[in-house]
Amino acid sequence: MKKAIVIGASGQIGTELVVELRKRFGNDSIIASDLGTTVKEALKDGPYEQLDVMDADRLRKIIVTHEVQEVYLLAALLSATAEKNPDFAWKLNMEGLFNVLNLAKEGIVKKVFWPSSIAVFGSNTPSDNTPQYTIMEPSTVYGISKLAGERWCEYYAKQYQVDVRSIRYPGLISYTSLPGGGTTDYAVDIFYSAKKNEKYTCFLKEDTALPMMYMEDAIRATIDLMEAPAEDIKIRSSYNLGGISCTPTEIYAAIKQERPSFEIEYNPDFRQKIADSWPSSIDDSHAQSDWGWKGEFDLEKMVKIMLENVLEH
Ligand code: NAD
Ligand code: AKB
Repeated sequence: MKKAIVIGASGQIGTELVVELRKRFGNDSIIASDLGTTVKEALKDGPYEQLDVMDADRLRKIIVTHEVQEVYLLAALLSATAEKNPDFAWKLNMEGLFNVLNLAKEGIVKKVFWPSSIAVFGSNTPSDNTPQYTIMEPSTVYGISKLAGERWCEYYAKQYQVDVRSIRYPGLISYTSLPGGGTTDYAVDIFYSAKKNEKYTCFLKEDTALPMMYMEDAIRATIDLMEAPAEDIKIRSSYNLGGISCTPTEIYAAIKQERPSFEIEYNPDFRQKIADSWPSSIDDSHAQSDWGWKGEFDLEKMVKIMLENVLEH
């Protein structure tokens, strides 16, 4: 029986990842874990362990006790929150990764998923259709920690044969769990205002194009990558993943089709500078050819589902 743990399970991605993994592999196979002592409703169908991933001894104990083979490590500070607390962001984002990679190096853990981000790119990176291999000069502490993490993942794969797999997620859009302090969070927040018939004040400029993805695509990509045969995984740093490239105005226009009275205003804050340093669209041809990645959600489909479900969950 597969035994996997999702660390950071109460977050935007973790909540949906645990639910989908439990659907596929059985409730008892998937352990949810996070900082909190109380378990979120959505995670109550299976085992839960309270864990600070920086506590290496407790992490080891949980992994050994449950005979966990696979780790999905989602605990991190995201771009906007990390800029407010750079020292702690670096500590959490790197220490958590090392604690997990070292258990894999020892052979206790067999497979690791660790997400990177479009934040690994910087303003000298070609912004349109950003290639897999290109200039990477991130200017945020979050992006620096993700790029360093990617290099360490590849190092552990090459030097110690650790089976670590990774995706550079775009900004993720979902309705089950709120986003946790990123620059792309506006693309979720806007739906809450639309649904409540409130004017939305966007913290990015109207023409800021960023790569986005509907959560269902991201969860499918994550599990497909983890289930792919090891020999198909040619990239052990992290795979580019495209998705929906769009601006705040384009999301607004798509919402307005469904909600004609919806209004927006733009009041850019410190997150604009972060967004300006990130790509506007991503070339994910390596993910397509190596492990068969194909996205299913375009802007229109995503907007319809978000409007139907936001605030209902
Ligand atoms: P989130 O902030 O919503 O969730 C992170 C979870 O980790 C939270 O539940 C938090 O309580 C938990 N956590 C924080 N510190 C912890 C610790 N010390 N020990 C254990 N748990 C801890 O983040 P998310 O959006 O779900 O992102 C998950 C991962 O995916 C992160 O690595 C993030 O960088 C990456 N990512 C997310 C996006 C996105 O748009 N959501 C895009 C690119 C990459
Ligand atoms: C953020 O905005 O920080 C995240 C990401 C793209 O990594 N959503």
